[in-house]
Amino acid sequence: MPDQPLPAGPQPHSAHWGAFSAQWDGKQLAVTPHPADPAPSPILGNFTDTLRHKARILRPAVRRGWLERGPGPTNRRGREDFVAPPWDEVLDRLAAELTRVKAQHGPQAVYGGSYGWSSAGRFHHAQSQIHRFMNVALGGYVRSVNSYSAGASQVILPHVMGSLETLFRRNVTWAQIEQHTDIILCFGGMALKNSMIASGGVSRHLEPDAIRRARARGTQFVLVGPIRDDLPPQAEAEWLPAAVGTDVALMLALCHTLAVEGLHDTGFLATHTTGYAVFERYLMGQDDGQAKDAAWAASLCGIPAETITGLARRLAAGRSLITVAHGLQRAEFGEQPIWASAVLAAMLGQIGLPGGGYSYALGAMGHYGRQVNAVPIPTMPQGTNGVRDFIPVARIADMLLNPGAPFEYNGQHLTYPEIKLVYWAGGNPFHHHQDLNRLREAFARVDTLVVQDNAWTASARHADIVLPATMTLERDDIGAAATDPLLVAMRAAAPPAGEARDDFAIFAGLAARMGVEHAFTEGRDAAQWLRHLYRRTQDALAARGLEAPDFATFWAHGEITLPSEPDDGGPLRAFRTDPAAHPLQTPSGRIEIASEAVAGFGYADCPGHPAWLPSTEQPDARHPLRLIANQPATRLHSQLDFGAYSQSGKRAGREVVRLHPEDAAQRGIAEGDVVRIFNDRGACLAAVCLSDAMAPGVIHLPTGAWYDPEPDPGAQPLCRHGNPNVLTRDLGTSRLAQGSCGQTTVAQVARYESTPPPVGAHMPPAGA
Ligand SMILES: Nc1nc2c(c(=O)[nH]1)N[C@H]1C(S)=C(S)[C@@H](COP(=O)(O)OP(=O)(O)OC[C@H]3O[C@@H](n4cnc5c(=O)[nH]c(N)nc54)[C@H](O)[C@@H]3O)O[C@H]1N2
Ligand SMILES: Nc1nc2c(c(=O)[nH]1)N[C@H]1C(S)=C(S)[C@@H](COP(=O)(O)OP(=O)(O)OC[C@H]3O[C@@H](n4cnc5c(=O)[nH]c(N)nc54)[C@H](O)[C@@H]3O)O[C@H]1N2
Ligand SMILES: [Mo]
Repeated sequence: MPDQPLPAGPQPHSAHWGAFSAQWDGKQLAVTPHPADPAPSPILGNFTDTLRHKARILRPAVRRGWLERGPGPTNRRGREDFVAPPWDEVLDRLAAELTRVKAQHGPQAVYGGSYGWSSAGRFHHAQSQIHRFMNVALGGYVRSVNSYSAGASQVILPHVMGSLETLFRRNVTWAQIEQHTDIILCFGGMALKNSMIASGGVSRHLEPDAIRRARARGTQFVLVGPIRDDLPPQAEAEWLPAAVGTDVALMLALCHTLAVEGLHDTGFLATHTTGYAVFERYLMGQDDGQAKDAAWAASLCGIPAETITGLARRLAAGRSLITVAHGLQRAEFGEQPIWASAVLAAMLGQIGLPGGGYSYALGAMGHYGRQVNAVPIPTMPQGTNGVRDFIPVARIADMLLNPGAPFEYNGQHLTYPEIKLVYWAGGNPFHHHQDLNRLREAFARVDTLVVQDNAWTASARHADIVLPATMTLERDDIGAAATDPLLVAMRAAAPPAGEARDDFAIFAGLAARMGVEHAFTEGRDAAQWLRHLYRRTQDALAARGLEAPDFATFWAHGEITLPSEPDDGGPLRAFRTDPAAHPLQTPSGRIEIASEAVAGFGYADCPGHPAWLPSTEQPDARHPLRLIANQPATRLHSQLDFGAYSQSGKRAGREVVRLHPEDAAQRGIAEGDVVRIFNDRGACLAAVCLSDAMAPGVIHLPTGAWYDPEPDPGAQPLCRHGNPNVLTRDLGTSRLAQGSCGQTTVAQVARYESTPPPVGAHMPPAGA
């Protein structure tokens, strides 16, 4: 509860999708984008009606069965009503349960990975808060490594090129592209909906204009991917709709053409890379008898051989840049397109040149292609985790279903810990994980599931204990990202909804009950923490001899602008100039076209050089369609799915699936129909939009519609709302990275002949 009345007038604020100001009238929030943002995100529109929406969690809630029968495995989660005891009672019970689990099983029985994007403020950052709390109160927790975003690339790229930071934060910028790039080959595109978002905030959306200006100067954009609008109209892109999951064949054929036509940069390969000879043997088919030439690739990816050879020649003819969307590697064997595209760029020999070479995930978020800040931003210290066990983040259901089982990860033989308690704050596993019906089974195994969120997500509905957190607009914070110069005073614009409390206050309350309050708060309240965290940035500005406003000045002004590092190509440029003096962080210090380390792991699903490994799941007679389940245009993941802008993209409250007119006609499906999308793992409903922006045979259902199972006791309830994760495969990319494979799967679609059931996803559960 704020102790002072909220200030009148618009308040500066920030979200992962942009800086803005907000004015609350008690019912609605008026949102005005930051005046310096040339292309504000329409996702800001999700704030207007969400603060007091019925989907908000207004008071703590406990699942009736947990309250009456105590902790323990049960398949009643998500199927039972709640009771709403007072805060003190809920915190007492939760503190006692945390203490019990720690005493009986140790902190290695607590999963605190709590993956998720949470919100933009750096102090009320739920991930930092929960990890700090667990370190202080329990001595640690089982953590997760890597992300759903870049699960495969975070593991393969360090073997191949070293730090990921050098590749997508300190390399090619949009400014360089506007000036220098002749051709950009974009695998998976660079959809403007995606670069609207940057974790921590993005004050200037510069991609729409940068693409327009580059094109006006003559940059050619080539899109390889199943969806034409993955590049905006101003790119005037050439579209190569290669079959989903066949990019590696295409990349290999481009490499093959370069090699046989002598267009590869043998000098660069000799001085800056290792392992080319091993790779070339594979490329030429010296061991397996199959040259990876354009004719071979054409038969797999459907792009004519002459187009492939022609493209290879165009790439070699001018300043060329290869980009690869995260989406490609969120698939079985997702390491391969990342490695193969890096090798293609290495053969072209332009890595480290302005606007040339390789920029992994450029355009996938508003972090990339920008200059990084020259001073550190405020961040909340998390303390030290005393538990060694971890999982690659997307192995959550595997871990819960297979305690004690061995698994492989990046050359290590590991064992799944036995988890009794799971605590989530700032993430939504029933949004982000695959095969949600399996996830449901997995969460049935634990003793206690705690979810702390500001809305009744499917994860909250499956919890035993639900704690209402404030939204950012209901508290003061500092908005900042290392890739954005604007540090924003995120001033509270509205009082908390119902009895919602800040994450910090909730954890402080639990810490007090567990006897570690001071260790958690260090004696500071939220306002004092903001001053304390700001100090680091202020000191760094002062150390550079720059204007370093004190906190009060920053707060009153509402923002400050931080200095940026020069746009000098960063470590990759230095490496290009002098590889011996500025080696990459790989075993050889060079780009590893073949890797002895990876080969040494002996993984058939990720061999020692990039290779064509077709997915084990292919369309068949029962599931002839390829589903693309990508990032939604109208929201960030599942956040504020109940908000006005997200709702405006739905039909009768249901998520929209895009079908190619030919695929629809074959099934007697018309525009606006409700269809059932199904495969062996599950089924969901969605409303049809006909579109030729996808290749025939490809259907497009973005993520983020909240999982809304019909109330039936079966293992595969129909999701009424349109969440594609009831269909996707819960499988690691390979034994190397064990990343998520959520981007694509196979499915069938049929008209839904009965009256479609209403969507219930945004209604609070009974008893709450
Ligand atoms: N099929 C498929 N699945 C995917 C993907 C895909 O391409 N296809 N993409 C994946 C990717 S890249 C990602 S990053 C993940 C994203 O997965 P998540 O990051 O888990 O998704 P979000 O919806 O952002 O979840 C954030 C949650 O935090 C809550 N929250 C916001 N602010 C606060 C706060 O201050 N306190 C607390 N306690 N909670 C707060 C929000 O209400 C929301 O429920 O999804 C992945 N899932
Ligand atoms: N509006 C909005 N923006 C977001 C997010 C959001 O939720 N909403 N999430 C943010 C996050 S956390 C992340 S990680 C990034 C995600 O960035 P990405 O993962 O790159 O984004 P996606 O939209 O999931 O996928 C990009 C495209 O890859 C293409 N694709 C899929 N499979 C293949 C394939 O086999 N070959 C080729 N060539 N293309 C393929 C699809 O057409 C898809 O549209 O987006 C960020 N931006
Ligand atoms: Mo992500």
